[in-house]
Amino acid sequence: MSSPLKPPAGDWWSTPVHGQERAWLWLIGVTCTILFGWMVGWVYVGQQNPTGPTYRTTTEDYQEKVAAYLEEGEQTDRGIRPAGRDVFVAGAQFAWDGFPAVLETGVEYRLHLSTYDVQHGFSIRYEDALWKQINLQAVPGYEWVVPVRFEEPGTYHVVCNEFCGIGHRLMHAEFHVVPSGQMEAADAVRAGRVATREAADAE
Ligand SMILES: [Cu+2]
Repeated sequence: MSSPLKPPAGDWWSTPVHGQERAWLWLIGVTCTILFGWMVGWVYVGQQNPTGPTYRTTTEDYQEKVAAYLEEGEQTDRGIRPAGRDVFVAGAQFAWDGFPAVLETGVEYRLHLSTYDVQHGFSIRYEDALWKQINLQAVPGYEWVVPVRFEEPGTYHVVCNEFCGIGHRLMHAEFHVVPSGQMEAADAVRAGRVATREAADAE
């Protein structure tokens, strides 16, 4: 069976490209070069690419770290409030460990991210702008320390965005971010109450 497409007649290969077609080719070439360069430029201009060191770890070691973090932190009615600026979280089939966490706006935290089993995606979305998100990857055997700072108070949802098994859709967690200074104010009220109670007891 022969092809229904007939070969072009004559020496078509030697025919010069039309000027308009050449202009298109140049336009495409220049556009692709600019877009390629912009990928590199965006790392510096956009400041959106997460950085931070990564360390080798094991499931057992990392589980111990998260347990110690939960032990040191303060358990509030809204979740764990870290003792310092280090926040330890981990993915596991099919839940997140270390959550919910209560953090403050404007504070740069060191988010330690790992997983106890398989790869999980770590997607953070602000409740008022769910279309905006930051995606990180939790890789078994590695502890990634990512600097994070929340600018707006509110709830930030965490979902797994790497299909990890049948319960993947259940992997949901929350950061509760409170305005800067409010946690101290709450502490002061609590401390005041304790002081008053102690004074009353002493009498
Ligand atoms: Cu998943």
